[in-house]
Amino acid sequence: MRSGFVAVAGRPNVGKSTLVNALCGGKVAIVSDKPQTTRHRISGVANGPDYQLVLVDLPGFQRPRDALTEHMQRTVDRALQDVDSVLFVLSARERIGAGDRFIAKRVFAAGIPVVIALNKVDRLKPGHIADQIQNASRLGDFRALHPVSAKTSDGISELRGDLVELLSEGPAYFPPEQRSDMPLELQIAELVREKALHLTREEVPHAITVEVQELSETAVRADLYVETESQKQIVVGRGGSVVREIGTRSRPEIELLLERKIYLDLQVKVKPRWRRDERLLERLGM
Ligand SMILES: Nc1nc2c(ncn2[C@@H]2O[C@H](COP(=O)(O)OP(=O)(O)OP(=O)(O)O)[C@@H](O)[C@H]2O)c(=O)[nH]1
Ligand SMILES: [Mg+2]
Repeated sequence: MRSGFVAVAGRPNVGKSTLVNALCGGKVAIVSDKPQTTRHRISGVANGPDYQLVLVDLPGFQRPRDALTEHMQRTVDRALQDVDSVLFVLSARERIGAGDRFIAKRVFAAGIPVVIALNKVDRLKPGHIADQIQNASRLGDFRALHPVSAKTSDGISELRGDLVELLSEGPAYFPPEQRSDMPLELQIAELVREKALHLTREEVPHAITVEVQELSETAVRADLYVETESQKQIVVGRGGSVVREIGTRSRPEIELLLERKIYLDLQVKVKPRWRRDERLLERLGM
């Protein structure tokens, strides 16, 4: 049996969480087109006949601006210290430049093997992909580099194969049926937040956080916090239409997770400056 932990690092929005889901073969982490979707460290598990690969999905690297983003960056730094290797994710659709070099410096300084995934190669011209492979390969001394598409699963099994190669002998850390290390309440809160992210724009997505207040056999009650009254109006929507849609979209996924039907009650509340509320951040697992 071989096992180990792989930190998944890279700029916001390059597709780290989508890639973790693809490598694990199921939904572990939420995904959106808004940068800074991931706020927690989330471990996803990929099991094989003779291996267990634990992928540690991380927030994107960024310059901290408040207590929340500071927590996020500390999570990234700490994760790089207690994993066996790093999966450094780049987007083939963006210029590989100073932002990636800044991350590369920290990733390659960790003293552990680095595998590069050049993501989002779907629908790109071969010549452009080749150029981006050239640019990516200049970032540091990597063990392997894979052009992949987390969206279409192109190149995913080859990438998984190389990550498994790097594992050393060890036990399974999670039972085979467990795909994520997040408590159920947090997984549910994340699913609700994902739908809220999809349905809002501009500064609103970043101002939303979700806390599950009650999880019973038959019901889930959760609060959506925003920072201002006007954000609340947006998330509630005309006649409650937006929050209702958040509920409609998240309930089936919550039911799938819990393997039972539930009644879902979502309340939108104003909590000024929640991003600086250390106690709340701790309760939310950050
Ligand atoms: N075309 C294409 N889009 C992708 C691919 N992988 C991810 N995306 C999209 O890229 C966006 C960001 O994906 P995420 O997985 O949330 O990115 P992330 O790196 O985890 O982002 P943060 O958590 O904010 O750091 C989403 O809209 C995804 O659907 C891919 O292989 N191809
Ligand atoms: Mg993410």
